[in-house]
Order: sequence, then C-alpha cells, then structure tokens
Amino acid sequence: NLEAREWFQDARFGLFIHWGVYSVLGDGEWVMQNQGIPAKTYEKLPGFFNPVRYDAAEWVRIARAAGMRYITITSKHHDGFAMYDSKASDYDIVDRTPYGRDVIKALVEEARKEGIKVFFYHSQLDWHHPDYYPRGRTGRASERPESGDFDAYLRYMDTQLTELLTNYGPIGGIWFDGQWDKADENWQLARTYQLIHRLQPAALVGSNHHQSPFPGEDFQMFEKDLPGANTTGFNTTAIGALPRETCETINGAWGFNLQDRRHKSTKELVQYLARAAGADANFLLNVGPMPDGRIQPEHVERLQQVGQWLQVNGAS
Ligand code: FUL
Repeated sequence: NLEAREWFQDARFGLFIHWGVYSVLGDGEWVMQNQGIPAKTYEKLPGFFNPVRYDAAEWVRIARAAGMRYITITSKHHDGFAMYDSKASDYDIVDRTPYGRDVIKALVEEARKEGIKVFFYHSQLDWHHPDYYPRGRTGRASERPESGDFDAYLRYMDTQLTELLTNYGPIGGIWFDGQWDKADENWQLARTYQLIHRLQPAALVGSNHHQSPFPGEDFQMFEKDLPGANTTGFNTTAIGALPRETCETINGAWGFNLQDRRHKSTKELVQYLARAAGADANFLLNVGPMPDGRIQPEHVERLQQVGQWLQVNGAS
C-alpha cells in the first residue's frame, strides 16, 4: 500500500520494545538459547511475570515526547511466548502469567489515542513450538522432540498473524524476524505476506536480515547499521527501492539486561538519528522494559533528552 509506505518513509523515528517473559531473568531475549534452557524449564518463567507497574499510557507518552511516531513491540520473540491473548495455544500472557492481561492490547489502545502507529515484531523462528522442526541454525536447546510437522507450525503462525491483524484494529505492520533461521524455501512467504495484505492492505511487511527481498515486503531494515554500512555482518543486501529503517539499542541489549550499563549518551543517539535521516532511513530505537513493567530509568531519561533536543532544534 503506497500511502502507508509514504507515511513510513516520513515517520523518521520509532520506539522499539523488546518485552517478554525473558525480562524476568535480566539476561536478554536470547537467554533461552544462550543458557541452553530446555522448553519445559523455560515454561516456568511466565509464572514469574507480573508487571504490576506497566502503564501503557506512560510508554506512549515517553515515545511521543521523544518525537517518535510509531512503536514496534514484540508480539512473540524467538522464545515462542505470545505477549497477547492468543487462542492458537495457551502459551500466552493471558493464560500463563499471574498478570493475566493482554499488554499489547493496552498499548495499541493508548497509542491509537495519540496517533502513534503500532507494529508487531513477530518471530518466525520459535524455540518452543513442538512443530518447529527441523530446528534450524539455533537448534541447540536440549530436551526437545526430534520430530515435528512444520506445516502445522506454519498454520499456527498464520493463525497468530490473523489474530494480530483482526483483534487490534488497524496496525502499522508486521516486523518479521527469524526468517534467517531457515532457507527461504522452508517458509511459505508468499502465503504469509498475502494473508497479511489481504487482512490489512495498509499494514506494512518487513523481514529483518532477509537477504533477498521478497515480493510483498514493504520496507527494508538494517539492524545496527545505516543502509549500505555493513559493520555487523548482518546487512549484506544491497539497498533497494523500498523505504528503510535502521534499529539500534540504547545499551547493548534488546531485551532487559540487568548488568548492561553501556548506555549510549543522548548526544550519540541524536547523532545516530541524524545520520539515519541523512541515509533516508527511519531510526527504530530500542528499550527492553523491566519485568515490573517499567522502562529502565536510564533509558527514559535519554528518550526525554532526545525529545528535548529535537524540540529546541525545531526538528519535531
Ligand atoms: C535479531 C534478533 O535475533 C534479536 O533478538 C533482536 O530481536 C534483533 C532486533 O533482531 O535478529
């Protein structure tokens, strides 16, 4: 949808949110894989996830005051846990956590009031679903079944995407990640993208690290790199004609990391935003909220300062 792409092209600045039950361990969103936690053990984490200080309106205010125009939040990360009320399985926030509420719904509602679009980061890679088999490049997690029906997994993903595109009103788009875990021919990308565009023609599709942009993708992303600069080794694709986005963390982590204190300065963040704009790319700046539901204060402070800088300099 051209209009939506044009909107995106001009949006410039967005808030990336990595939030899941992994935040309880304070060791990033890859903790299940990095610590080799078996799925059955990881399943205990939702029982500890009770973000009583979560205030969706406050998150939206923080984004807005920073000069951001959209929010991209994890509906499901690689750990497979749905942060919204999914009927595709009971492995979701409403069914498995003491909190028992759909945090995504609250965010979408608050964002809509403020004219902020919400995108869903949805991981195709899934370390929990029994039918995610064969396991791809990240197949190390132990004590998993040695068989599975991948088509059933793809149908499960379709069901979840259908929920996300029908139960939350108009959304900005789907930010896919984890496609890189398998070769293109293992995914039904055409089917998945058609489903999304049929359900919501204005919802944009992007696929992180996708080496060969596929018809149906609406924007191109460059993780931790400006378009064309491949300092990470992730972004080897040529710059195409689609709108662009680069994402970056405030410290070194996407999901909440208790020990990571390498917070970038406000000045560095503003400079990165300016460089991204110069490269015609949106800047999607990440926070990893804490398990109590608050964004860590060091990050709130920096977002406030970036917003102030933009205002003083007439850029927002
Ligand atoms: C990567 C993921 O593996 C990371 O956990 C993070 O979500 C980043 C934005 O994309 O591909």
